[in-house]
Amino acid sequence: MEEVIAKPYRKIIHVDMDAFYASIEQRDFPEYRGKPIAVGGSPDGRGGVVATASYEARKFGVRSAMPSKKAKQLCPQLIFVYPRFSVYKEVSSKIREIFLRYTDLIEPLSLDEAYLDVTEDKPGIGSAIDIAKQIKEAIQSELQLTASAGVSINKFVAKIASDMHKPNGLTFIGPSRVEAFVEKLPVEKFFGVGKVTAEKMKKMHLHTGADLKQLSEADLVRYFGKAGRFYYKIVRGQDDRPVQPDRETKSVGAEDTFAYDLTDVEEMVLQVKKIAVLVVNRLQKNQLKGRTVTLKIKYHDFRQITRSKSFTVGIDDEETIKETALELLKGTEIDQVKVRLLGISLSNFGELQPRFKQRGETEQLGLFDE
Ligand code: DCP
Ligand code: MG
Repeated sequence: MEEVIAKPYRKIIHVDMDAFYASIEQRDFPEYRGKPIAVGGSPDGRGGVVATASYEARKFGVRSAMPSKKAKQLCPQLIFVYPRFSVYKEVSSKIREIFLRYTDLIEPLSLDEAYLDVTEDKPGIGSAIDIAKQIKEAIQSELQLTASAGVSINKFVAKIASDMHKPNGLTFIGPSRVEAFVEKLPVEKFFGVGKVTAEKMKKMHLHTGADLKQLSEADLVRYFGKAGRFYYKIVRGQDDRPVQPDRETKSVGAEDTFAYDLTDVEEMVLQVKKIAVLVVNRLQKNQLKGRTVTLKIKYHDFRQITRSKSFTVGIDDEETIKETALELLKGTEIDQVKVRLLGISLSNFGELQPRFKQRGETEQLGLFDE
């Protein structure tokens, strides 16, 4: 007789705070409660982008990363509030303390979001749903804030679940429902499917998980490269990625693959500026300053290069990041070869050792062909 050892399902919770920055501002300043507010941007509605908006503001269509001017047009009574990052960071560590009562396996994704593996929980509660409820209650009673949670057997499904009944939601997708759940998802929801891949999938009449499931692993790899292997597993509800506690952020960046190859240098400059804004948002969201700025270019002929420049101090401001990225762009072949992808990332978040501090600005030029 064949021995079958069933692998027990993991119990994964994804917790994501509701309108995080905005909820904290409404908590601390009662005059903002029940009102449409935007954290970030500028009060005159002219410059900058919205970091996040209260749910009252979202009814008007105000969203994260929207230019304040547009937000003000959509919602003229919108109140712009200056962000208090140190407060958000403090709240974030209090949330973490709550998580730690249940498990040490916590993987934060940003200040307001984390995965928890509660397959074994410290108090011995056993039910992941009950743990999620208790966490939500503790966040409510101790911090006067609401969170949404997704509970499932893997990270991928737990994360999508946490977003389904926002705000103050709790969504459980049990083992027997995972596959049907994933089949119904639109392709955009799949991990790693960006704009360009989603377009490509739609052209191939692949709209949902169920459509992707019709393809063999070999086909998926042929059409979508390495990611195809991941799609093959994920549409079958399989995601073995472990919850990695204290994963150190090594780099923060953003990149864009263009729907057509860029030839115009001015357009590249514009794109680099746009990408820089995204990177700045991510840095600020995670309270990080990096000493190294890296520009990545993928040429039309698939060669990929990176160019970096390092500073003695960490930076997170838009001006410096834009300027540095544009400076790095100059030393490349962009005037001769078409460009398919541009990206910017910041790394080296740790403090610089004092003995290097006197050396001033260092510049590294790296060329990596993939
Ligand atoms: N943030 C930012 N810039 C963005 C997106 C988010 O600065 N482009 C900041 C503000 C948010 C926080 O990060 O409050 C958390 O991001 P979320 O995407 O989780 O958004 P919210 O918590 O604000 O709203 P939701 O209820 O949709 O989770
Ligand atoms: Mg959130």
